Amino acid sequence: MTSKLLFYATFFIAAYALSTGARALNDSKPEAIVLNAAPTSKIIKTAHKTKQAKTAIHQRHLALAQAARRQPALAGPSYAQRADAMLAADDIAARRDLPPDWVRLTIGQARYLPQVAKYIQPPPPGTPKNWQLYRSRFIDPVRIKAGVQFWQDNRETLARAQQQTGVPAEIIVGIIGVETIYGQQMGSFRVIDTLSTLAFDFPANHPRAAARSEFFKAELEQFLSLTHRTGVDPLTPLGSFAGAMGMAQFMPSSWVKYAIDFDGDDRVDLFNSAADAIGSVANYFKAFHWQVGLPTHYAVRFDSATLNLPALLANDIRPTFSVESFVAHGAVLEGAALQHPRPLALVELQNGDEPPSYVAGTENFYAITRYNWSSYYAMAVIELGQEVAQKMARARSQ
Ligand SMILES: [Ca+2]
Repeated sequence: MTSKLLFYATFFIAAYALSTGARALNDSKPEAIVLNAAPTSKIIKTAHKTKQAKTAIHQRHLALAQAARRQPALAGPSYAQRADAMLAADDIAARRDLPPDWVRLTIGQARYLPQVAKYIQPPPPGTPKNWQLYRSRFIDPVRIKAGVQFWQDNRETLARAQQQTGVPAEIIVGIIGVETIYGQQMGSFRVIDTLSTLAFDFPANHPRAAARSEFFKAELEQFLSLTHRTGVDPLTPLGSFAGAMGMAQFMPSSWVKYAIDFDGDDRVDLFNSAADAIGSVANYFKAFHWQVGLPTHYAVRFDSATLNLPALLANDIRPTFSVESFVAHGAVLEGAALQHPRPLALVELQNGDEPPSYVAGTENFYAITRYNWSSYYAMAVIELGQEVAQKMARARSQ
């Protein structure tokens, strides 16, 4: 595989989610670069007990050290001199009843990040989608091994989350693994910088620039409101190039709406508490109508004599077909799939120049795409969870 292809594939993975407006965004960059080496966040202060957390902190310190060296060349101008940013600050202060001077001072210390503006661009037209390539980036021995360790370390918490919400431990393990390798890669951009860059300098040539700029302005407002309310210095939290934070990579609006305290210390900490991350992921899916006990997808084949592929793909990944209508359009299901009581969707996963892969997605497959609006993402989450579960089962049987 050429490095150029890998670059565009990476680009596609990152931009695909962003272009569709995901609520929790996945930072798919191979390596994020810190521009402003912020001191350790106030919210990062609990004791770190697990090996993963220690690894995460070690990696964070490494990234910060690298960033400090590179900062002079990469740091952009601050927003203090930008009239539009200061007007937005006043608007946010008024809307959220925040101290205007505090909001102005905070946004005034945000820096423009040129590479964030670059990452947010969609892939070049004609860039092929490639499920096999996407899969290989998220499902590998290192991530599976980390997943087994995470499951063993958090077995009771995962079981409690599953019991309370019906969201399988396997799915939660898949999400946190795909998002951050269980807290090892939580992003190293200052959230205030990424959100300000994307709010005030969203690339004008992006096909949905106006809407995306408004989206990130709203996220900036949520972030300022959240940090003010919880007493966190807004200049310290680090996240993905799109402002997603913590082990579960929640955008600020998702943090406000769906993040919960699940370890009982009365604080929500998605950076350091695996339990809070687990509970929050489960809570997110509960809010997005997870159907307890239903699978995420079934295998599907086609009957070439009756196949009407355009009809089966017309509604994209939204489940709209009864089993009867699905089969009538030429889909072939077997076993439990034929008894599926609720709607299905045909999910197409392109494989570059090779033939696409297909599955019959249920409402739970669709629910996973509400976390990150991509069927490729959802399939990677599902398959990583399966691989981790299988590895644990094999270990038990030996
Ligand atoms: Ca907590």
